[in-house]
Amino acid sequence: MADSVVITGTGLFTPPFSISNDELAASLTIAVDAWNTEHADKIDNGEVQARALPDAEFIEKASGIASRHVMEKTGILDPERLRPHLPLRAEDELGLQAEMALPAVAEALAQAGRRADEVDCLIVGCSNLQRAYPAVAIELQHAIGAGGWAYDMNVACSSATFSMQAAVDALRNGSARCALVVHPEITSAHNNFALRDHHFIFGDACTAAVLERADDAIAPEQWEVLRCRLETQFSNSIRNDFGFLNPAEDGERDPMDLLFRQRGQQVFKEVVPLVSRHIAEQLGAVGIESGDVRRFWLHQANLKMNQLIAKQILGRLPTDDEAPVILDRYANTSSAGSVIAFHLHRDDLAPGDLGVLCSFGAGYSIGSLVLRRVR
Ligand code: CO8
Repeated sequence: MADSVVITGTGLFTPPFSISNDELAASLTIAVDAWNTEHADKIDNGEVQARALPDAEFIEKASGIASRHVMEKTGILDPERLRPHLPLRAEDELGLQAEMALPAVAEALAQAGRRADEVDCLIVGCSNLQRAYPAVAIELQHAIGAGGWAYDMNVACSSATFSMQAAVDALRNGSARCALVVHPEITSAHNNFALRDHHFIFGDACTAAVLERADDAIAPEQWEVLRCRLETQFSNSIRNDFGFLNPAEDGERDPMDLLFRQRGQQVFKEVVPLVSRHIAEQLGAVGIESGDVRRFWLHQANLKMNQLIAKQILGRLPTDDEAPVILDRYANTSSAGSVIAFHLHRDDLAPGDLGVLCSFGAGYSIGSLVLRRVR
């Protein structure tokens, strides 16, 4: 079919360093004790609240996260720093996000059986971009020798599915023949490691995927996009006020507002029904019964959240086989999470098998693709 689009390859870069919950809780405990000692007078007279101590057991129980990969570990675990060391690079050096994308892109292109110069559409979609311009996507396009055009986009954790929808549209309308979407997430640079409510949530990773028209595809393994749908609904419950207006803003701002923050309970309660309805509608639109879906590759933010979403769709809790978990060792890698699940957990599916790749996050934003393995 002329307008049929397939995913022909995916790739994953996993940063070399890993931090366990115990390591994270130990360093934050020292930092919190020091902060409370330093602010003892203000705490005593009620001007500020004492900071609460973290607990490694709570983290795994509340979120399902046991450890996370990061681009740099020593700075995060230094109680006096609590942020990664990322040395400044010169203009003529490859940027960090383009650099971490290279292995993921190479793997995705190899699976697709494509050379980089055959790519004519490259979209970088992620939660945080390291500069305003030039686009990381254009830098990456140049670095790998791709043709066509490239741009960056940010829809937080849903950036992967939103960029895939853009790729599908470009392939269907003829403005591209070989699309590459890339999701370089260095969440550790925008995470708040000083507060126990946030320090454990995120991890770093990069994923990539190649999409082509089915008529053009040559890959030995192909996944047809049966339907792709995006949805947004405004919410302040996940927010980060970092932006180009900051230096010009008058008025007092809490420096912590320039990092990730969320009302986790509220996000949980509001997003679960939105996502389960979204997926149910997607399946209904293509006439697929939920029981016929072999696998759900869900955004990886919270284990209980994913279990509840799948339960509302299936009418029972999913097995690990139906809704695989990668957040235990990757944590929330924002847009990369659902693609990591797809990348690591699809080999055992057979031609004809169906799956749903779904992301959700800040905005709120929800995106999903119903996929069928065709080869
Ligand atoms: N150690 C010990 N205690 C803790 C800790 C900790 N590390 N963290 C929190 N607590 C405490 C709280 O302070 C609270 O104490 P108290 O009752 O005294 O106030 C108590 O534990 C209970 O806290 P919560 O109610 O917050 O606990 P929950 O059971 O709700 O679990 C979670 C917290 C795990 C955060 C959970 O709410 C959750 O996962 N919610 C869903 C969040 C979600 O899906 N977010 C998606 C956002 S990601 C996204 O869209 C990407 C955005 C852009 C990324 C940018 C990159 C940085």
